[in-house]
Amino acid sequence: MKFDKELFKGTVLNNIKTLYRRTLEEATEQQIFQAVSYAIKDVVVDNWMATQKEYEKKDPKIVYYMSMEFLMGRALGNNLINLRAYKEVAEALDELGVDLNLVEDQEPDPALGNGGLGRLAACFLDSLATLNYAAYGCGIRYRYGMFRQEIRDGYQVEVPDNWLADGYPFELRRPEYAKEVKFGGWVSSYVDENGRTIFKQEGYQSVQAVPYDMPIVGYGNGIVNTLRIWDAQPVECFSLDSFDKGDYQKAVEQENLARNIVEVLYPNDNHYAGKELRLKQQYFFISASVQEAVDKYMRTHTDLHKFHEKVAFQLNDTHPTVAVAELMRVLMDDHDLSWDEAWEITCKTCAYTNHTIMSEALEKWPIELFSRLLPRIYQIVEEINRRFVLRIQQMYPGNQEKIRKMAIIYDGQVKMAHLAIVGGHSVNGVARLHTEILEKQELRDFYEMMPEKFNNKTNGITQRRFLLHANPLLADWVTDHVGDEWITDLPALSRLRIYADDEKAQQEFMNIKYQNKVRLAKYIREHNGIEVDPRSIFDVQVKRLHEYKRQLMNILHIMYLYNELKDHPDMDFYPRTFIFGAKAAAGYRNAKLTIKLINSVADVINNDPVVDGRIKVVFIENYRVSNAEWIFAAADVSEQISTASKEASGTGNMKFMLNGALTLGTMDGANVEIVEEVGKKNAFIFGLSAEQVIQYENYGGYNPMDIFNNDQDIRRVLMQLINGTYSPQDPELFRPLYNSLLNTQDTAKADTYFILADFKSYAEAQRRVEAAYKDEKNWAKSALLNVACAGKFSSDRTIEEYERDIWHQEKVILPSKPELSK
Ligand code: B1N
Repeated sequence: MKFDKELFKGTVLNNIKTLYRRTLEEATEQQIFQAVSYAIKDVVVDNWMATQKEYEKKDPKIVYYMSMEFLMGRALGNNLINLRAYKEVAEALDELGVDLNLVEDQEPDPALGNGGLGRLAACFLDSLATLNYAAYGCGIRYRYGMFRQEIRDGYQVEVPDNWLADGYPFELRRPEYAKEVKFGGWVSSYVDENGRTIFKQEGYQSVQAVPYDMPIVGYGNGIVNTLRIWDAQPVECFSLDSFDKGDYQKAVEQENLARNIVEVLYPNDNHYAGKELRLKQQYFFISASVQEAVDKYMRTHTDLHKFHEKVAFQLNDTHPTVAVAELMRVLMDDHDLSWDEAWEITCKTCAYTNHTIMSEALEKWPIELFSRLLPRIYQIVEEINRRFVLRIQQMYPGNQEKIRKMAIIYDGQVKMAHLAIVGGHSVNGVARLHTEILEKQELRDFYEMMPEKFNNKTNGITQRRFLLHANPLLADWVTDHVGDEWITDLPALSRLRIYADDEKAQQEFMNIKYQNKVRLAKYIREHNGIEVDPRSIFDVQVKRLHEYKRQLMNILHIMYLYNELKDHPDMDFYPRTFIFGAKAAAGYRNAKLTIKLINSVADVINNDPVVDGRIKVVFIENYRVSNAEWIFAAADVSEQISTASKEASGTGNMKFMLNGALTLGTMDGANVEIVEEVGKKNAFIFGLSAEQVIQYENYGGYNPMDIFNNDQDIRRVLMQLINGTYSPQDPELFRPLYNSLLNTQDTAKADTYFILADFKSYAEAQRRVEAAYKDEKNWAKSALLNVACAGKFSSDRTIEEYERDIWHQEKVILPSKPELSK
């Protein structure tokens, strides 16, 4: 069906009328956004119904991607892209005198995630729909997503993100699928007439889980899948006749439980805080999702023994791992299966993805809390643990050490990773190096016992959002040169290789980069009031702020460069714009102080006449999916400088590469595979290897004091942290950062992220960057080759690997041509 421009324009105008009783001229920008979105939703819903009808007919296996986080980013532009209607709609709106970019900018950025883990979930949903697989994302409809970051006096201030304030046009409330979720109380048991033990949770509090569905539009194939996020409501308003004291108290408590549970996303990335409310959130959305998956299956099937043939649960890290026990509970308590029957089905249904080896991210719930909140689930976990410990004893008789290290419940704690490994059939890491470290180090005992479960799935990103939508100039240029297959087959980008040495292509390519830098420079002027030169090298580090990601090393290096410029004002120096963007967890002191340091350094350097604009430092406020798209498109250098072994994969690294930035990085996470694809010549690699870092960690022998004492450049920079160079009113301000590098009390706690160890190697790599950039043609060639070699890093490839090794779904092709597609 062809796009009917006049019909579309009419729908928009009519929506403005019926929604707001206004004309286009009277409508606010937000109202126009709503009206346009409802016009698009109208089309999407037709495809959505057609897709779900076909799923009912074909009865394919369904994947449930269970995740506490979905960092979706804005939907309007993405839906238009995937409907293949972006340009037509832009044109139609233009005829109405409306700028689509401004309309898009009215949408709140749904930020129901922290960083890479949540954005990965969003990319996976895009790929699943585009590749014709039946899938649900299952998550939580947080009232407040990731906080909005404001920078005041150089400090991060967190402002609540009320993303639902104006109503979100792309969600649909589905009260007919509501589920009850029970917390607390106790478990009573009795033996029924058939001799079976029946377990009943009593004296509990419950909440009503009400799903909201969001459409996930596949690219050009008419498929529309569903992101189902759960809201919490009080079970029922208490009735007036039961107004005695006990009931009233209970009703108020239940109402508070419902109100609190979905209130806010925990803003921690790669960190476990052990909060009771967080466990409530986990069980809340998992219980609702598991119940609905089983109910849905039972609507059209009779034999639960074949559940795993039609259903797969993918657990996005350990956060959804109570799903293992919840599925056991539903199968046994609600559907009368025996333990052994339920266990076989559960293991065949569940699979676990590990996203980090950072020890502070490991979820270990105190038994007291876990059993109080989830008494029946705890019983089941105890039994899973009892049986697993028996298996350990059989395999390693008399080996207490193995039990201590591998048991699910030990030392007063429930270890969620162990439960996820034991209760599923697959364990995967998210990049080759990361999976190797899991197998050889972190999960070595489990790998030895069950090697067949372990596999790697290197992460990927969706090129639809991160090239086609983010960088329309480059997208068009690529299509002009090699056709548009890359949109659904990213390896087709390799056809660009023949242009790597073509001077005209190089010039066009770098001209597009320049225009994207102008676009970002304008954003920076408007948001930061800083003038940056689009001819300078745009050197970018955008990601969550974390010590292991080493933003501190980046800014220390800038301080070092500044010292060099001060000492040798006439030195040869290619102008550089250092761009940072990062949110710090609200309670993470050193992370927040690093933000202050970056802004303080920026203040000094940006205003020093000696520097004369040759270095600019910019901290982009409130880094999020929407401004990320502009930033990737404008980057020359991609800073991927984590301590080797710490960044499980990284996905920003892939987004930069796809947009023609060169990686400056350590041999960590997916950087290893990026360099493998593009070649060492087209990247800047430095620093300790993962093996060396792990060696130091296991056997000691690293003392940053040795470096501090022997290297005057480093010493000078570190002293500037504590002598007021960047904080004249309070010279002690940055002392905690200094101490994190040089803890003199306990050398084992000094510089645990090897910043001083890698500093010289980093500075040397930065010199290579400068030299390389001066060679314009070679730089253009390398940048172009980065795009040409990015094919592997599509989430389409990742999803097909999950399909091949874990999910084994069949594709569903729709019979008729989808709405709006050509
Ligand atoms: O997951 C991404 C990876 O690309 C990153 O390397 C990795 O750091 C990230 C607890 C996490 N790992 N663990 C988390 C997030 C929230 C939370 O509460 C842990 N995030 C990652 C995708 O694989």
